[in-house]
Amino acid sequence: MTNRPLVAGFTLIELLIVISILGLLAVVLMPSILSTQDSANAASTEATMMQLETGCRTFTNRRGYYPPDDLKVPDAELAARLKWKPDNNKNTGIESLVAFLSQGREDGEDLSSSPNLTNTDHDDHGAELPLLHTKERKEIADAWGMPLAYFGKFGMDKPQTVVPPELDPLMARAKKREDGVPFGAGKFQLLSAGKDGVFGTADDLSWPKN
Ligand SMILES: [Ca+2]
Ligand SMILES: [Ca+2]
Ligand SMILES: [Ca+2]
Repeated sequence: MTNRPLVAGFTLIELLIVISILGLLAVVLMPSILSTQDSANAASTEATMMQLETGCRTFTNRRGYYPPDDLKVPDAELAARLKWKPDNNKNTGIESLVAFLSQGREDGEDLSSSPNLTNTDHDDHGAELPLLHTKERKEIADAWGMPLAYFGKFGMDKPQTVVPPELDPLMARAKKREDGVPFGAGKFQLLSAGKDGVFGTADDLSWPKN
């Protein structure tokens, strides 16, 4: 009974010490926890872009051209069965890529299990995408939730409008080398706005990387 206040006193002091240590740890560790998360997001975004590249390769091996970035169907056989609505000019590049890759496994890529499928501009094709089993005009986002931009062979000089979740649309331009040649020239370019969610800054991630 006599040492009760003493025990209570110790407990309070201990509690205060523990709280200060925890606070200090949080201050010291938070930046590294955040940067670990950012590196994980960057790696995950690159993995997503590599999966899309695999799909592009399968598509072009079969069809002889890379998936267009404007939802326009260049070959007669595909055009005969693809009747898509005109687009709202938002997220069009990546929507076009997803739509072309989602026609069949033999000339595309099954993206149905991708955790990054989204539809930030809430549009639809008017016809179902066979592999995705939806009419929604879906796009693929990076690990921060921002839709990727996809520039086709003929669309490298055309800026695209990309819609972040819950925010105003942004403009995306294909990343270029110092000599002005776009990364992936003659093929395609995938672009992520990176950690800051803005296109055209140093943290952007592209595929190919140069
Ligand atoms: Ca759209
Ligand atoms: Ca969409
Ligand atoms: Ca950026």
